[in-house]
Amino acid sequence: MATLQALLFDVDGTLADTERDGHRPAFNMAFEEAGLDWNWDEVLYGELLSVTGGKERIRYYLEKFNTDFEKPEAFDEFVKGLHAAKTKFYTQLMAEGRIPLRPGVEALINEAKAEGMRMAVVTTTTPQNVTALLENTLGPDSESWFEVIAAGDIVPAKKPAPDIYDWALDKMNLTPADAIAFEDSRNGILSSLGANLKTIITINGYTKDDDFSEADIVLDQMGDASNPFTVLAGDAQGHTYLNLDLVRKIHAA
Ligand code: XBP
Ligand code: MG
Repeated sequence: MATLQALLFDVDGTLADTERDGHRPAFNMAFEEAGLDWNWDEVLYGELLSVTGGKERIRYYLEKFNTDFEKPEAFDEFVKGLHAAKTKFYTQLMAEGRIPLRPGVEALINEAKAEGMRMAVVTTTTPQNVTALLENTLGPDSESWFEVIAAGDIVPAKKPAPDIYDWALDKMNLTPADAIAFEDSRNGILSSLGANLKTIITINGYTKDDDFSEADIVLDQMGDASNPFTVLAGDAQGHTYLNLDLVRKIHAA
């Protein structure tokens, strides 16, 4: 097995619980601003999460849940406009510091940075959203800690397609055996597995019942010394929270 050279982090649901209290309200604010009576409640949003990408999710909503809506003629522009407004509201919510990183995320990233481990972000969300989350949680210059920000429409086929991971590995000049992915969802692990990456899963409320049978380990959270993880599948090799030592062991296993 190759030596671990890079950590590839998904964002939404993995670094922070952004979906329910970040993306969802931002979509609703954009709908309201546009004079639409659409409201995505927590349950509906869980169903809409089966499609990744905000623009794709709006289209899916209209195809499956709001079929009576009369689409305007310039439909593509309409969706793009709604989505741009959603990004504006989302980045505002992030600037207000509403969404913290999940337990253990900051410690693991700091440890990796201190050890010179290479890091990248590999996500379906819009690049501005990544910037807003990182700057408002890890600090103003933290985006520069990540060698590559693979995000949004960089590749046309979003997760569950492996393309975004393939793109990041290519940019970093790494093979899949050199890296490990951190994901939280079925679509995420399908993408990382499709790119032949070992994958560490931390579940969340929306993804706790997803199929993670191919994951290298499934945890409820990364955790820390005072807030241990629960191991849902796999072998934590005596560890009680996720640090770089355990990540290396999982990668080597
Ligand atoms: C998260 C997503 C995104 C966000 C919305 O993917 O599926 O679509 O919900 O982001 P990941 P945009 O977990 O891979 O980060 O509205 O900016 O597309
Ligand atoms: Mg995710």
